[in-house]
Amino acid sequence: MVFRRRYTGLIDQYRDRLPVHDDTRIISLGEGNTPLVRLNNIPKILGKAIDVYVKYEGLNPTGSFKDRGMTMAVTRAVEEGSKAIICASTGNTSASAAAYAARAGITAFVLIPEGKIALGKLAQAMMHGAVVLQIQGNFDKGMQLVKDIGETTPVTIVNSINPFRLQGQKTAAFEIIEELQAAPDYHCLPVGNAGNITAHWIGYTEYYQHGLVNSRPIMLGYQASGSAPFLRGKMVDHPETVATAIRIGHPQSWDKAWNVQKESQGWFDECTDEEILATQKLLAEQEGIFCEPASASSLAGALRDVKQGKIPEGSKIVCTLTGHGLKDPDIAIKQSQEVITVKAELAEVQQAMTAYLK
Ligand code: AN7
Repeated sequence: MVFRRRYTGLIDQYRDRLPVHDDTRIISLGEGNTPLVRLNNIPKILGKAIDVYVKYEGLNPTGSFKDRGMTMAVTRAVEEGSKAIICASTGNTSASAAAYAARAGITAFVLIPEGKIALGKLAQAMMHGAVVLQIQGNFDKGMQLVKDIGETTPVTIVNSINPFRLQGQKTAAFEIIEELQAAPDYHCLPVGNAGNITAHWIGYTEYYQHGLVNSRPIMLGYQASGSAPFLRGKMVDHPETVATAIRIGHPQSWDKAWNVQKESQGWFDECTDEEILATQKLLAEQEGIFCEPASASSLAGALRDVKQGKIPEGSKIVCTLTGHGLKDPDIAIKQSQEVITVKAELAEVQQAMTAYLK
């Protein structure tokens, strides 16, 4: 019998690189250690010699990368004696905060934009017992309210302005380097508040400066066209996109992300809602990987940049798939072929199948 050490989450895994003490009580749900899947079919369809991997962050405990940051933020909040956490969210942060607060036995307050969060995320926040406050305004308004509340009320803010969030999230870069035994040439991410692209750069830089790798990737950030402040060069007051996770017009890590772009010699670009949805479908149909719309923008942008030659052939590319497709079942069903209704009879079922038998 061969035994493998039980995986107990990313703080245990990277304890010496994270801000925890020996006696810190770790609040974990076993986050991190997500699959890095090499795409087989899409590069062939594209006809380009590229090596593309997707980091499937949708396989974290609550279905998004937010868990990496939340384990750190909630662990530290509890250590510091906090009894409640608060966040504004387009959905995934609220789902993650709700789950980790439940695990820790503290209260989570979540502010979400009314009618603009995916159904799965709302279900999660409600199910884990968070106090869900729907606001008649967008994420950016919610974020401002949370900052104001944080100044007067004994609650810990767990949005990515909490520096422990980025510390937790940097571990995704560690995992990628360890698995590839090098840094990729390009790392592509969807950008909303720009916390995650910043966190990845911290992680890549840490391994680089400690001499574990001899290069860092060029960082590419993709936004939805209707919510693309990094492309417009200024904040966007009325962001819109089908990818509700990144429906953000006032990114909190604005300066940090510009810094990442400059230091890594990368770039930002935008994807239309049509491109985002088409890529989400392509990935689901061609590779068997189901991500939410916002996540598909990383691959949508990467594939376009490969086609246009901005990313040269022969490159090793990692695209982060930030959230699971099941988060947003409405969008998935809307863009798929209708189900076929048949009588519960053998002949009818066989008849319906014939057109599809290869
Ligand atoms: C699936 O949950 O901001 O650039 O409140 O859920 O680090 O903000 C979500 C962001 C990408 C953007 N993909 O990451 C929230 C929230 C998914 C996301 C992003 C989000 P950042």
